[in-house]
Amino acid sequence: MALYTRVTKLLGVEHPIIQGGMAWTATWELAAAVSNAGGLGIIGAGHMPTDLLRDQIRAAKLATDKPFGVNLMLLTPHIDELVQMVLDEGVSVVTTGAGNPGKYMTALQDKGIKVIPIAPSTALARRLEQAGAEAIIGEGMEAGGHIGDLTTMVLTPQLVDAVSIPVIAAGGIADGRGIAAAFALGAEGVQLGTRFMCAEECTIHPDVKARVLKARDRDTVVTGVCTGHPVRVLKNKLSRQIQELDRANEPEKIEELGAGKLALAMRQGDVDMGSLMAGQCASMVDEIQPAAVIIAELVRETEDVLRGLGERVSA
Ligand code: TUI
Repeated sequence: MALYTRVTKLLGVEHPIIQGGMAWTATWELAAAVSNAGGLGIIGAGHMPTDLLRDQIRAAKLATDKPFGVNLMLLTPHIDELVQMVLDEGVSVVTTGAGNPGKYMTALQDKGIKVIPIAPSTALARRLEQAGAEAIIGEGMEAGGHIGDLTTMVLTPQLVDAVSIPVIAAGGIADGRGIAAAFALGAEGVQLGTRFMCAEECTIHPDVKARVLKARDRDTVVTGVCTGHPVRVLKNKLSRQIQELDRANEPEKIEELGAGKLALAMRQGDVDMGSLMAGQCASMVDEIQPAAVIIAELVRETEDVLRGLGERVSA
């Protein structure tokens, strides 16, 4: 079984399921596993040094002959160097987050790299379509990490109305019900991050996976609002300290306290003082599974929901 949309055609993949490019979390092992399973795996660059990202891309190329991508986090200070290296190495797709990738678009596309920016609003999506984006990922504030302020339910249909390129919905999607809902809203693909944190091939520290598995519905919180870069995380000691600084309106102290804390959580497993970036749907992730099983389950559930709708709702 497969789900066909404009996104599967654009990306050359079996299923329109993209794995979120989570920094310090989505390494080549996960990206290759997702791509081998018929989705689009993405390596999350975050603040990764250029040489390390180059090694990650080369390792993914050895592990899969399917398309995969890299997510570039545009706030990173050495972003120009990362873009140049990605141009030299070549990948199928670049997704971008935390900014406007306009100035890199032509150079990437001239190398045959498809650019799929993440946009939290219709205004940015329109500008990016005009600049030549091949598709847009609309990420709602249910997502983990750095977020906008609209929900997936509200953002997705408005993006679909605003642009004619395919819209990929992200934020709050963890199972086939969420995927079918995104299709109902007009999306032609989905991106899931948090669900893939608990893939067997995801190399984050097992203690972080355990926190995701244990999460309940209200266990995430948005921190760092006063910095202008709000970030959704699982509640812990660090999130409480940042919330206190938010209340005191101390953006510099938040930046200082937050530096290096994502790697501290994901790589070292410090679940108290590390930044446990995860989406609201962490509470819907209950099992560690191979990426191929996750993808197969998502596809089967989506098909079941799409078929079942006609039985539960009659028009
Ligand atoms: O980028 C993400 N999620 C992230 S990035 C990240 S690393 C980080 N850590 C601390 C502070 C900031 C970043 C962790 N999680 N998701 C995609 C995303 N993009 N969410 C929101 C945006 C976004 C925001 C503003 C995209 C474009 C944008 O444009 C502003 C402009 O320039 O018009």
